[in-house]
Amino acid sequence: MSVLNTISSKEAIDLEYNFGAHNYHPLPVVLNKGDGVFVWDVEGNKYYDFLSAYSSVNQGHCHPKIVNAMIDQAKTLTLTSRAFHNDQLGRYEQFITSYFGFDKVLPMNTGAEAVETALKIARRWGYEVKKLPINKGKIIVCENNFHGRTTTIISFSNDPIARDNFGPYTDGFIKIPYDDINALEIVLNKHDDIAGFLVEPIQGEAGVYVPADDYLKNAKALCVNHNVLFIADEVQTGIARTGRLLASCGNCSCPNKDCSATAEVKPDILILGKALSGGVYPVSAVLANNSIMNVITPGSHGSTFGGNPIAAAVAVAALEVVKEEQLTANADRLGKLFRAQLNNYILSSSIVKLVRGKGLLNAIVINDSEDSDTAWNICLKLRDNGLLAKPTHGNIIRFAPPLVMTEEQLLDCVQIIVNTLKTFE
Ligand code: IF1
Repeated sequence: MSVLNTISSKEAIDLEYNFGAHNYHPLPVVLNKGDGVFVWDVEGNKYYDFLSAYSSVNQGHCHPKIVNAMIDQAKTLTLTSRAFHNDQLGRYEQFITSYFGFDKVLPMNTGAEAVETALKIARRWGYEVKKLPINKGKIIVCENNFHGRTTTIISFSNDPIARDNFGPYTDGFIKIPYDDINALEIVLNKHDDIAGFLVEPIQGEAGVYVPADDYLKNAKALCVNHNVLFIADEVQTGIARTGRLLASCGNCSCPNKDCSATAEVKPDILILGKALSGGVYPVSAVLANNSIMNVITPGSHGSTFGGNPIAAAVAVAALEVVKEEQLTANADRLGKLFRAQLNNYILSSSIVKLVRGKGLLNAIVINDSEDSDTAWNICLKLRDNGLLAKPTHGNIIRFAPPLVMTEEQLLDCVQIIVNTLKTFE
């Protein structure tokens, strides 16, 4: 038996503390196994996973179809770099573009890289197609955004913890309040040097903030009127999480939950990551039509691992699982049930102010100050009761289980959550 199988929670936590950079403050639980909606710690305790690696494991932990795709491909060919072609990439590119209704895809690895890629594409499009003055183009972003942690991306963050003392920062971003269509219109009317508008369809890190029903539709229409690219960061919200294939589709009148090709809200540039691999491997992607993507030319962008054969094989399997197991419909149905059950509890609760979200991306707001440790303590207690969740922004707890959950399991989880909350009333 290997050392890893015999390590205690305390030993594992101490090792991380002593030898790893302190860039995280994890909940004290050490996991060594996952299957579907469950994870196990090194002492053998079983938990419902209500974070899903920040919405990466939508298809459930260690989904056999996805894991087998990875193993089969890993035994055959892992990496060629893009100096040569490989037999998996083109097949994947055809599959994902038709799946989401775009002409072209640019494959990358992490979410932040995909956001960077989208920003580069939008800027180039601004100069080469829209004919903005060279290197003067602007991108509109939203307050309280979370798009990743590269130097450029944190340049337009307003979270001091993510941003402080990492300057000098990248120029060229205009920040407006989220979910404020007038603010967007004012900026678009005032500036004629805008290349794109970058937006999260639901702000995850900000506390699962769901905008007004018509916000994205109206924002897209404004962008069309001003010849500005509408760039949707669906790294967290995409791939069935919110009860639609993409969260932006939820703001469209199309009844098809698995459609993403409708004109009303279809992004000009779509950014995906996380669940694009079902959480087994870093896979991200930027999708756009030819008139936009063709600004990218040989040598202008790339990555050693982007589009590698394992990533390609894994992503095809992960996207197939979403349709085969009807995860969109399941997330929609269970999400409604979850919010209804919690709203029922909240009627008589003094510790929970509200529940909000879409599909299985939800959060509760705790009735305590932003800097209190109540949400953290609730998460410790939830852990003790067999369910793992993590606070976001002080007094908010995000609930995002794998989308393969059954109704019976969800109701079991509601019981755990409600019983735990009761001890804090
Ligand atoms: C961490 C949050 C989630 C994202 C959106 C791009 C990225 C992310 C909308 C970058 C990443 C993560 C990263 C993770 C915490 C996490 C997160 F709490 F910070 F907001 F999911 F809710 N766009 N989100 O949400 O993707 O480069 O990480 O692959 O620890 O930083 P990445």
